[in-house]
Amino acid sequence: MSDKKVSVEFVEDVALICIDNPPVNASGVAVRQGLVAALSEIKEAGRTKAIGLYCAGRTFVAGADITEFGKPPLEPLLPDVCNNLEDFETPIVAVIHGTAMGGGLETAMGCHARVAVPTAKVGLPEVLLGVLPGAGGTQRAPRLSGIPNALDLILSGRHVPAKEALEMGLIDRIEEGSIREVALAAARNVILGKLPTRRTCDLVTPRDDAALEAAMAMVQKKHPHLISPQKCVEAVAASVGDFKQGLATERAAFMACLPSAQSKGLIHAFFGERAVANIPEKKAQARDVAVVGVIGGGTMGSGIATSALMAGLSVTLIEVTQEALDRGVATISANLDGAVKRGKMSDAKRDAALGRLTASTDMMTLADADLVIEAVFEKMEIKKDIFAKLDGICKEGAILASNTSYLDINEIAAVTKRPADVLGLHFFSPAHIMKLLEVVVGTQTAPEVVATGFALAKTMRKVAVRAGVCDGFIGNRILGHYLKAASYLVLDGAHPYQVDNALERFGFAMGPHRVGDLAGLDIGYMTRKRLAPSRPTEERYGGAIADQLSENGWNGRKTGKGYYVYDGRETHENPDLNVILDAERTKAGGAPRAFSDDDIVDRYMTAMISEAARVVEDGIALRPVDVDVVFLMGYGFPRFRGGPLHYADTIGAAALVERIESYAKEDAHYWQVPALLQQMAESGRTFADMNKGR
Ligand code: 3H9
Repeated sequence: MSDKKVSVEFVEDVALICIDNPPVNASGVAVRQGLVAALSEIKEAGRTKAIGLYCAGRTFVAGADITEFGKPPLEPLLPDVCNNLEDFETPIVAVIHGTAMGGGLETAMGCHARVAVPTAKVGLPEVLLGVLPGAGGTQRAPRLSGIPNALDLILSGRHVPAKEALEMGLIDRIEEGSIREVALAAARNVILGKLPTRRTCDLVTPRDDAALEAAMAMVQKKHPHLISPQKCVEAVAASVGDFKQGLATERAAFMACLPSAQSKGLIHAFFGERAVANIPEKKAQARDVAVVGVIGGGTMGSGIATSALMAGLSVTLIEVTQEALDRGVATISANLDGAVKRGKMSDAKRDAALGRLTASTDMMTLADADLVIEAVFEKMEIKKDIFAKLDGICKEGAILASNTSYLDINEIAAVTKRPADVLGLHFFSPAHIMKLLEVVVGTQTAPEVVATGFALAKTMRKVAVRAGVCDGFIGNRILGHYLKAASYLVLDGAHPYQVDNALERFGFAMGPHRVGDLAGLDIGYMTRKRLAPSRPTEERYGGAIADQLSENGWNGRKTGKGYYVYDGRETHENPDLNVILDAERTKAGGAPRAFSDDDIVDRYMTAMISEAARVVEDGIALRPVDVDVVFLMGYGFPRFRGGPLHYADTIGAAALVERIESYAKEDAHYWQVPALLQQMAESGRTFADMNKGR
């Protein structure tokens, strides 16, 4: 078998170029060299009247090879390859299946016509990696489809189905058949004059200043932190006019974005979401799951049930009373209606999903479930009681999962005779929307049970991260720690709104006080009460202000008042907050002082990184990247910063240790240097080093 990534086949007066670079035909240097060589070979052969360019395997070219980013560029560069295709004297038709993304669609747009199979999708998702289409995409897409369509494609990065791509003018035709046959037929049609060809660069982009201005205003408002969306708009604007100059503008913009920390953060996030699937249990055989039992019809249980139904699974929902069960079913139904409204599913699919839902107050109904997820109140005794019952009811081989956010899975598993079949499946609220699933592995959980948790996440289109057992697992353990840093900042003089604003400027979607109001301040209040008996005497208590809000009945959004006041969709300052701040600060006895926004961000992030380092050190997370993905997918961490430990590497372990030591002068109990960070500061090892090869 040849190890060539690009091959040429001559069929009478047609030449077929086939790219074969699994898994996704990314256009790495071997593909680019192969394409140039293929054109030379065809030219030399001399008898070709039309060329079909297609790909082997599951997809057309999915883009430039992202693993080459940040390394010295290897010639030929992709923009030159696309220009070579466009300038080639024999007409070339690109034949698309799978997903033609980024450099893939750019390669196709460099050809003289485009045909796609009905299931194909195209897109220019470079902005999601902090760059922009850099192989002519910002110049050719507007020429083919107009400025508004090109802006939509380039700024959203969305996957456009073939039918819509045809309407947009990005492709010329949709044909069914096996990909090689479609390519051969398309090339023959070119020769017969039945499929017109032209060079995209010869087309003119129709002017649309209004669309450009609106797009620029939108990106400045929606993505104030990001560089690449603005560069995308500037490059598309340059497509009105000379093609070569436009390409030069695009190249300059691409080269400005590529080395940015933002692009590195976004690329880390892209690979991270895939890397977390690399678990010790990945070779274990997952068990079949068709029927999922969900115990508890509250917000969490209904969300989990909705997610399972949307994934095509059958669900048995259990509640204690008929009234609670009816409420759960109504919530699921409303969730599914919401999915229809958002275009996520059709009416018919919603009806079919509801048809797969069984609701019962009798736990015996779970006898045939393949996997049961308990999502009831966070009380160990209640959970133990449920698991003991499930153990008696569920069939052999059924998996018993708890959706607990922090409780000990081993203790829960111990009440059953099947601890190997027990694990934690920690969903995030709203469970039918949030993409993260922490798969919590107990000491006795069997490898195939872990593999089933990961397989279930995939079915539900979620990203699973493997976590060990400790209070709060990966996410909530770290959250619990850094929220204390936020509360100390406020107690010591920073205003909650200043803290929120500083962190929102850093890139968080919402600051911690806004998040608290949204989640309900009673949750934190109850957690603090639960943990009070085990709180070390040396620990400073930071919860007094939040306690006071809850004790006033101000539990955030749901009560109309918390740190902020809520009036319909509007949010205002709470005029009574300052009185509480003054009173609690006086009680705490310190002298309030000013903090700069940078100081706020530094302390908050250093606290987060410290506990994240301990989570890695304790083996609760397999690698630093697992922590990053949990925070990116579940805690609103700014994606362009790559996650807390990717961000930590940009500061450096030595600088972090220095910071902690200086904060420790005020509070030596809270600010302790994690052993791992200390070792890293001494050895120069980074969190990125710890991700490698694991
Ligand atoms: C670009 O094109 C820049 C140009 O404009 C300008 C250049 C000058 N490179 O996602 P999957 C790997 S920027 C390298 O699980 P799926 C991926 O890591 C690029 N590797 O499959 C995984 O590896 P592993 C613009 C890549 O079927 C394996 O392939 N393009 C690339 O669920 C399978 O991937 C994009 O941003 C790549 N470009 O989804 C598209 N793509 O098995 C990025 C994937 O070791 N790709 N890999 O974990 C995707 O969105 C999805 O992979 C795709 C397939 C939808 C294509």
